[in-house]
Amino acid sequence: MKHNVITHALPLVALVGLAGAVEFEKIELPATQGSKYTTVTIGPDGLLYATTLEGEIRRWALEPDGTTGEAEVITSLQDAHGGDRLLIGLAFDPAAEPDELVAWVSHATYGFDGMDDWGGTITRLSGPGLETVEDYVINLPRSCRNHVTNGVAFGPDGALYFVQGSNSAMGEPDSDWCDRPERLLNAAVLRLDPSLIETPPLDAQTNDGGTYDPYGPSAPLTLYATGVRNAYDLVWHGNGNLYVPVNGSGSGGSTPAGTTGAACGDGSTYEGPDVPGLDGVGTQADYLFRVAPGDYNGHPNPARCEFVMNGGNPTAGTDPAQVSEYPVGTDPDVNYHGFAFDFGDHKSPNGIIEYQSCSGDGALHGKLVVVRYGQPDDIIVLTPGGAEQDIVDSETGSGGLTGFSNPLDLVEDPSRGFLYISEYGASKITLLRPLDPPADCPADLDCSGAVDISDFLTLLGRWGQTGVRGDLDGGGVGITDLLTLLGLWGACTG
Ligand SMILES: [Ca+2]
Ligand SMILES: [Ca+2]
Ligand SMILES: [Ca+2]
Ligand SMILES: [Ca+2]
Repeated sequence: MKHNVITHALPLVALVGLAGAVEFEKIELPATQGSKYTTVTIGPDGLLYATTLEGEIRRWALEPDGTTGEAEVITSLQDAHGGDRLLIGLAFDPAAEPDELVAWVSHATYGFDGMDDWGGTITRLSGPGLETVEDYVINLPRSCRNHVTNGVAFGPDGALYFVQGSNSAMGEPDSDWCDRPERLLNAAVLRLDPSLIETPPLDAQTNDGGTYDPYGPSAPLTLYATGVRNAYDLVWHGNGNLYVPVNGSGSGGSTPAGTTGAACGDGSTYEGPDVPGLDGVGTQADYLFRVAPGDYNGHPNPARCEFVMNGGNPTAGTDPAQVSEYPVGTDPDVNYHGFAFDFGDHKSPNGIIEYQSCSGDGALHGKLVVVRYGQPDDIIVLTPGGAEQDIVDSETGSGGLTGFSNPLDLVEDPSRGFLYISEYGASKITLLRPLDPPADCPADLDCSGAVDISDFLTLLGRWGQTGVRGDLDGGGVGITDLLTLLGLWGACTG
């Protein structure tokens, strides 16, 4: 792997302050340089973990100032699979402890051109060095290019959620994507209950000789929500919602025609209306979805009898997420619930987190922080709010949140408000340190200035989670954290 030439003797301080925003200083991390990192996260042991494009896992102990020592390199996934793997997602199990690590990763056959279908895998890694490798789901669909099994995240119900990319640009097979059809599990948020897999691995192949049925009773792997074209990452917010930023299609794709009476993958029959197929369709925007179970989020999949892209074109006026090529009168799919935020075209929003710490007097607390791999090469801050918890405000250009090289993922060290950004284009991880760090009141989880009932409820809402604020003593949120919080009741006031 090529090493970039990087000037040391930093920090680089780049400040373009906005009123009410948190200002960050950029710190180079030399021990991370020279690799393309796909996920960054913090383990239950407080270490910084990152996956590499080829299937390694690296981890670093963190100094109090957020910088790292040398990396420890973990190759167990490559070793078990006999070579490079396109490793994308990593999430620690809610049951993981500092001395009992359990992590779940998503990965696929390594390559970006002409790849075979059914190359996606979900694997459980355990042991002090994540050396025990157990594949839990195999033969997930895989596009011939870079749409694969992407980010993973545990939900409040303890299940593992992950995003599975599409096989095509816009739902109908097209030559740019090797004329491969959408499979039953493509372009979706999938939900895995590992406890229902009696003998791993589960073979999730649904076609081409595979027989997996995600609709079956007690199916371990199910379709949580559909129409999610190519999401890189997903986050469960403390407000209970799942937010998913999606990469929309470039121009030139084809959408499928829908005919009343068509057979659907769940055994039902499509009841209409008829939908015209389109060719040579224009660029589609990148949207943030607030995903609820059963939602359809706009990427067609004939295998599921989902035919209308995005908002269709119901009226002669400008409709939300309208596809102008459809004839007026083309209603959106009955399960299409619209988007929470429109990023615009070619922004490529990827890694997403909920910022939890109280840096800058809580100015970023509870906001969604999303890296934009596309032309802005920056970080956008989104504020959920209103009755639906859709996005009510967005900010860009804030101090230190600009000037990256294809940023792909990020994580917060929630105890200190530090951000770690994977700069894919520069093959490194960059530390962003808030100039106004959080007050030393770790149990004030909602940044109100006092430890009180809302912090108690916040902690209960994060029960079992690792890498979140509220895990006051490491090892996941549990009874000892609750007792610590109660012992600090009323602290920090003023
Ligand atoms: Ca219209
Ligand atoms: Ca991530
Ligand atoms: Ca509080
Ligand atoms: Ca704990």
